[in-house]
Amino acid sequence: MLSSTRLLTLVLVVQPGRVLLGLKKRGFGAGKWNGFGGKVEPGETIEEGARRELLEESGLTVDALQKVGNITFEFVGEPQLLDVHVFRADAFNGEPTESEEMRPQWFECDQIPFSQMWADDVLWFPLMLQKKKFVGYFKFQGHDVILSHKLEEVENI
Ligand code: 6U4
Repeated sequence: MLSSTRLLTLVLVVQPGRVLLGLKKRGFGAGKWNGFGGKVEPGETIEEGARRELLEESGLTVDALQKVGNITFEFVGEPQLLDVHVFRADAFNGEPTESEEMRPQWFECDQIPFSQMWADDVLWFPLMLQKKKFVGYFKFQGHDVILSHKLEEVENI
């Protein structure tokens, strides 16, 4: 039975021709390359949560964060849905720095390691890289198999 939703953030730092990903070293999605993010804490806005996690995990701060996507994930057998708010930043301050959670690395946009990422990423990264906005729903069996999904481009998010 689905009982509740967990609010999460995900930030992609993008520069011309390349994107910063982090290898998740522990916790949910360990071993996968992903953007930076995590749970929104009580008392903070979603965007504040995104900035906090980006700083904690990568050492970077950003001026502007654009909302680009909202993806809901269902994991079969798990009672909680994940409500992931995806942001893109095109400029940053600081040097990417390894944290206990993440090992950051730049990837050329034509060499994104999708086979070592969440299976949904290959579907929505192209939209994110083109600055398109999107809403998605992915139903996972385990952490590697997508049973069904919906993904649509939207004007506003
Ligand atoms: P702790 O602090 O250890 O409890 P943890 O369980 O590691 O946290 P957290 O807070 O790092 O999880 O959040 C998970 C991160 O993974 C968020 O940034 C959202 C992201 N994420 C989860 N499922 C994803 C998926 N299917 N595709 C994707 N990102 C996903 O691209």
